[in-house]
Amino acid sequence: MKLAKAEVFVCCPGRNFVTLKLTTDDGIVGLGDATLNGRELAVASYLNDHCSSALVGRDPRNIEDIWHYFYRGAYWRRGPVTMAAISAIDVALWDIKAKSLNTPLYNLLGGKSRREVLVYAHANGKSVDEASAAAGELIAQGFRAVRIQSSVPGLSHTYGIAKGPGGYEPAQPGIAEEHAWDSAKYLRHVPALFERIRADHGSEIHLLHDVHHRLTPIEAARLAKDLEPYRLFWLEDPVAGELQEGLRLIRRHSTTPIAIGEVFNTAYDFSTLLTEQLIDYLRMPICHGGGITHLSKLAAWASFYHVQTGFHGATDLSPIALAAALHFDLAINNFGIQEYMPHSASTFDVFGVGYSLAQGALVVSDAPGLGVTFDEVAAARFPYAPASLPVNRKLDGTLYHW
Ligand code: CS2
Ligand code: MG
Repeated sequence: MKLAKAEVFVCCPGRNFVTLKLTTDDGIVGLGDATLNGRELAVASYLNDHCSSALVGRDPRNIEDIWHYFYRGAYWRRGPVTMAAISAIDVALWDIKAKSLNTPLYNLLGGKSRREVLVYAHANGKSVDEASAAAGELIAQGFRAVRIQSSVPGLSHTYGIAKGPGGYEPAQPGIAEEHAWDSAKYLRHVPALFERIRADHGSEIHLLHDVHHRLTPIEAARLAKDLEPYRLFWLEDPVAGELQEGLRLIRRHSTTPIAIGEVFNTAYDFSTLLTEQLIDYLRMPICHGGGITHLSKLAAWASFYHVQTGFHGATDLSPIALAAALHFDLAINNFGIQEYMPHSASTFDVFGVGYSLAQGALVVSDAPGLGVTFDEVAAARFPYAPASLPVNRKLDGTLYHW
């Protein structure tokens, strides 16, 4: 078996996606998601200009060797663009291998460890009332875990709050929007938000919250401690994760579980976090973190430190990425939870999927491979539309974490 074609498609069915399509000489197609929100063309170029010609002619069954070829062989290692490209190649190769063996991908990852994949949905609101009402609707739909985000009084923008109907999409056309931030206002607001959510919805529902990298370690320690009475399932990205040892301060002051890593792109970003047990969930998704090959190594390493997976699953990761995550989530023992934001109807005009939602969990397709199809003709109807993620400034104008 040889790879005959490597094609990259950039389309915008509701939002931009980059899709890698590998085709073997006997016509088997493998798909990979190479979407990196706001940097789509960089990854498309990396694949087209630096990977495709080296892929054609290779035996797609040699997944481990091909992974190292594109990781070590590139000389310039790690980073979101490189690793998104390698991730897409890797997932497409696993898709081909499973299809060639006529089996769903999870069977190549150890088979089913559970019946379903528990997910968490997003409840967002421009006020505490709105956020609580949104949580109530999701609970009524059967979700057992809900992420709660609300606007912060006195701030014009807050991460995670949709501008209008149609779900939350942070990337906007043109150059980056500028948002304003004040940690003191935020730190005063969030404990009151969760006091209300627990009062309205009880103690059984799993509650999650995303700080989105915006606190210093001591501020994050204070928030994690203030939230202890509300028993969060996790507090996500409490600090910017580059300083892994910064998480020690949070651990020293609180028992609130910590999730981090959606902006990481290799296992090396977790070394201190795991060996010092500074986190409880790892968020780095398969489509940004080196694919199934690399995440398999990281998840196994994490399992020895009681760390579970909680993969990033926003709508700027395509249905291919979610399908790959679901097969992985189903198979590994140290699965924690899967983020789930429903893609738009136009996204599903392009991507056909086999997974389905039932009672707050996703059920994985038993079709061979990932169980995802990509309609190139439909994709051509949705041309790429340049968009940028926002930037964030403190109230005095200082550029800060978004
Ligand atoms: C967020 C994302 O889903 C999450 O946890 O952090 O919405 C993130 O902001 C986007 O994926 C960025 O493109
Ligand atoms: Mg997040």
